[in-house]
Amino acid sequence: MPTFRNPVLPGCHPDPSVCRVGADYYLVTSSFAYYPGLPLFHSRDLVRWRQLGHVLNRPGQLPLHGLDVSDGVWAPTVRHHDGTFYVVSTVAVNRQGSRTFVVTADDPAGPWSDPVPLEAEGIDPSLFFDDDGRCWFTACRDALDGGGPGELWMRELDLDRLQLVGPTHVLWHGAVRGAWVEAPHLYKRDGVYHLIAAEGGTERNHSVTAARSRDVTGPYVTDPRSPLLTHRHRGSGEPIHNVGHVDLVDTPEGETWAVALGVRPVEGTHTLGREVFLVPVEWTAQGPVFAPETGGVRLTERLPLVPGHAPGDEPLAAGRVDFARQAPGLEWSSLRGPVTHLVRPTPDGLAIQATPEPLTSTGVPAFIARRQQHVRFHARTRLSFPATHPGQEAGLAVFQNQDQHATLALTVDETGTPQAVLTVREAGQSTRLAATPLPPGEALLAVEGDEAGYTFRARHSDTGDWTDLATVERPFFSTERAGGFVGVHLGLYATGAGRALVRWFDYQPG
Ligand code: 6LW
Repeated sequence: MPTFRNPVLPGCHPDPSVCRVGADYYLVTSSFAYYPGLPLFHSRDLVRWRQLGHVLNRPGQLPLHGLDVSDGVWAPTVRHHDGTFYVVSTVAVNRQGSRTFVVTADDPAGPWSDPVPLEAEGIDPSLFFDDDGRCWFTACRDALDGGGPGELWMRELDLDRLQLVGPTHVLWHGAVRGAWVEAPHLYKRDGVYHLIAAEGGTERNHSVTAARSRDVTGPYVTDPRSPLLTHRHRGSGEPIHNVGHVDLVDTPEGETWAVALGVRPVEGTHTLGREVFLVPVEWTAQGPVFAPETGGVRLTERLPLVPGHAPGDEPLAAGRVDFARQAPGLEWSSLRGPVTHLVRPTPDGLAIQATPEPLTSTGVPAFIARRQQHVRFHARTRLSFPATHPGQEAGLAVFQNQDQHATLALTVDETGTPQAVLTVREAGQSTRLAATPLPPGEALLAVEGDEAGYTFRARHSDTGDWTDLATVERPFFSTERAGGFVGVHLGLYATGAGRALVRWFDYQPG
């Protein structure tokens, strides 16, 4: 039986939502404080996804300044109705929804409208288009009447005015009740409304639960089989954990598949973030059965019955980016806003204008980064940075968040001698781990990761051998250690003053 490898989107791509238009599938994920916001992917087979763009890609569309990396744009839903694409999402501040919005587009590649604010409490908004053309908005919030810690609620969305209208319906408090019920999506099957949600929190107890109703506004009755999908009960040998937050899509071939988030821990911690897994679903009289053969998410799964698979296609953006010929592609992001005024392609490479804003701030540093997508990888870059003062630095960053990262920087010491310095940041403190002198001119900086750690190396570009500076243990960069909702990004940055010139950046799995 032909198979594919999960995750279908490796690296930090949390909270997936999917819809289909004809033979085309579209998927969006959370982007937190990374900019541009809400990456949008296209696929014809649900397995190979290519990024089309971002839903939020104009400055001023979303205020992210001052936010922790794990706040920002959370848990979007994408739907298509009557020729229009809709995305609803929330900007979270201090781990709570602060503003919910809807954006629309005729073409998912954009342009997307500016966000239209919706008067909605909570997080994880979703849209459901009923057969009669009415659109129902659902989300989760703190429970008002004590039925559970959280509740799912609904209002109608007026599609002409893009405003919530009519009464609020409280739909459900969840099946498990131990933690917030969240990530609601509504589906209709044979006249029954199925409300699918996540419970237990996005960590080890994550799970998929369900309720159903004959009427869209309820009452919803708990599906007694809940949880319908979880790995919460599996041991440490299980390669995939934290499974939940699903969205379902029907294929023209008559199958249903779910996209789910999950993580791949190594000895209890994960660094790649929450990734997108594809799970077969079978509809029965009882409702959806997830992964009917095994009851779990698998690293190797049978291919969906869709035409046009070309096995071997590598959808990942791996390899060397030669910045003298290529601008950074869609896989590169900045923090909290655009950096086009600081990071510019030139005929000689990518120029990064250093600014006083450090990586430890919650502003917009001179920094661009891409996801780490494999536990075993290497990243290398060739750059020059004529520093004249120890406060000026430019180089490579392994970035989990503004308070949990490592930098391998080109700078100078007090006497003006060029050197590469490895620094780690945690709990408000920066610790210098190692340094090595380098002749002036271009340098190569490298980081190699595996199950044990991240090893940092530096070398003068033309002469000499690599110098190993130090290895930082892998769990240092894990979500378990750092907290929050994101995975590691690998980036290029410059702080202080001066201009770095980056010739190329190379990311390789394995
Ligand atoms: C997301 C929610 C969640 O909105 O984490 O715990 C939030 N679960 O579903 C951020 O990804």
